[in-house]
Amino acid sequence: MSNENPNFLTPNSRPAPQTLGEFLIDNQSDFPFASGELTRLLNSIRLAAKVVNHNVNQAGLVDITGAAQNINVQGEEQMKLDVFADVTFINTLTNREIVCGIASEENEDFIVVSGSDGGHKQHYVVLIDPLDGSSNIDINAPVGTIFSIYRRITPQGTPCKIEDFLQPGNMQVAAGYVLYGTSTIMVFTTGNGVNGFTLNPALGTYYLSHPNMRFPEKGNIYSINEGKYATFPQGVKDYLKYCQKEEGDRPYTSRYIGALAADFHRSLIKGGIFLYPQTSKAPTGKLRLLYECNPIAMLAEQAGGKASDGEQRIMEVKPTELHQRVPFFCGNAKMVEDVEGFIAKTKKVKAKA
Ligand code: P6P
Repeated sequence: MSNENPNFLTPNSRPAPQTLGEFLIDNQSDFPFASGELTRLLNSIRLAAKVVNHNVNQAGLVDITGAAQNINVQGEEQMKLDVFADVTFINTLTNREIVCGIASEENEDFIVVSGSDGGHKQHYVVLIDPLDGSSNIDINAPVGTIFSIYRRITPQGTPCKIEDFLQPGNMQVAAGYVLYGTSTIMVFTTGNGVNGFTLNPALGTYYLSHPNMRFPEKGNIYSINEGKYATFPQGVKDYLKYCQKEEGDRPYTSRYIGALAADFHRSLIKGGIFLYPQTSKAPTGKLRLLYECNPIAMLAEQAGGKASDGEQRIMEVKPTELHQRVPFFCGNAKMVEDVEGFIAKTKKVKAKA
């Protein structure tokens, strides 16, 4: 029986791993503008994730699976848990006066949070995908919450504006995801590395289980919805054929869970690349820049990896609208560079033609 497991602490056992709360207090000085506000913000995300986790884990038992009979702003069928998660995160963030604005995948426009004194005094805005991959719920497969945090750029004390949200990813002060899988883990960065905290559901406490997460040196797993192969750009098709060729350390293995947080988490732990290219039917890709790609990109770069739209660093894309979509390639730096090379090669061939 491992002394590591906080459930079995004995007086002379080694102390339990650091809790998320202790970590936030111990590292608060690392947080930009360490006023305690970002700490409270991350704590509120932690709390909301526990509420969502409790319901995700009961999805088969209570009437919370299935469709909510509603189409969201993305034109996607909302699941009941999508709505529940959206309301949970928005209420938790709004009631604790820690943000001046919230943008969510499930809401067409951003939400202005004025605070109890109506003073709009808070410094941060949050962009969130409350329940990413929710179509996995009914098949008991992993789903996630993905969040991105910026410092507002409009004057404190005034209602937040769209420009507070349309900041490039390299301006994020924090980013992370909660993965509701075989266990629930919250993985985030404030710009000083990536750390993962696993929830002990019996105690309702997150413990530091994955300190200083880094991509393995090499990766040999590629993750893409190959059902759309015929619609991919030629450079992506060429890269997939490269992955499948018997040569060197290939063929690689293919894995695809259909939830970005889960597919990224596997790449981070085992090494690999996640690809969601543009297609002939979705010419700008499917994934949303602001609350899916940018936060995952910040984590990837903090963990020694890369994130690109196939040509440029994702975190340098200048956002133009809240729900804009981008092609997304993210994972081991070498694997991202490989696919960028295949894309560049086909562009050169086209240019010469
Ligand atoms: P497809 C989930 O809907 C999501 O936004 C991401 O989490 C996931 O990576 C992708 O879409 C899956 O898309 O087209 O393969 O079902």
